[in-house]
Amino acid sequence: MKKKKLIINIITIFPEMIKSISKFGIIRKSLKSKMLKINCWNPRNFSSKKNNSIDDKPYGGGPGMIMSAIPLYKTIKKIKLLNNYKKDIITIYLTPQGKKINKKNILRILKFNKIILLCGRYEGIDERLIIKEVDKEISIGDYVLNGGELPAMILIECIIRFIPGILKNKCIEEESFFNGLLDYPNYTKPKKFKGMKVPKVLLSGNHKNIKIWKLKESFKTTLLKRPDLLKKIKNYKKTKYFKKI
Ligand code: 4FV
Repeated sequence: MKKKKLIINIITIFPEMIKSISKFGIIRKSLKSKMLKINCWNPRNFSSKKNNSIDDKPYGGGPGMIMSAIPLYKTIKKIKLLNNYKKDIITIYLTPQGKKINKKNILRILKFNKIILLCGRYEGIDERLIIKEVDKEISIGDYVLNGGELPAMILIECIIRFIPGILKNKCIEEESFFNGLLDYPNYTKPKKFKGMKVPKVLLSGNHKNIKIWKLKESFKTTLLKRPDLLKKIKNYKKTKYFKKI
């Protein structure tokens, strides 16, 4: 099956920030494999103001500056023009007001071949650009950063981990949250560390028992650290691997 190529257009006034992170890890591997292409677009190149400025004071007063709508609008229009205005593109704005990143919205985003990630700076973006051009608002958490670039890179890492072929499928399936649970405890050499041994079952070579152990441990870890996640799993108490901890 032809591997799908994902094209991500990042609108940012700090393209160097994005380029530096793209030199490492899974993003670098995806770029090298040509399964991912990242284009950076600087809205300053679409500003008709002095010094290519892209922000202004907020109407009604208030702290800081707001990113103006026009340069961002022109940037998005250029990206869509180059995409022949096809509908296979989604525009995402990284903001604390967005839906939290999770598997469901990652899989929804992956239905598109092209993604525009809009990275805000300062106090945010003119509301009218959001209304006109943003399809989905995504947040990495309930805190305020100075810019959307790091959230954009986090979202990219999350998305590309779900692209078939990027990771060995086992990795993604056994990861925290893939099945709605947290990951089980992981061990590697040596067999004994500071008096603590590796659980015997993991050394047994009995894949059925190992699989049962992993699922039970995932339930145990989730119950202890994130019981809220269990509520989302229908009838989890009835699953054969769940035992009251
Ligand atoms: C953020 C978050 C975030 C807010 C103002 C960029 C900043 C500035 N993005 N999840 N939390 N964004 O703090 O996604 O424009």
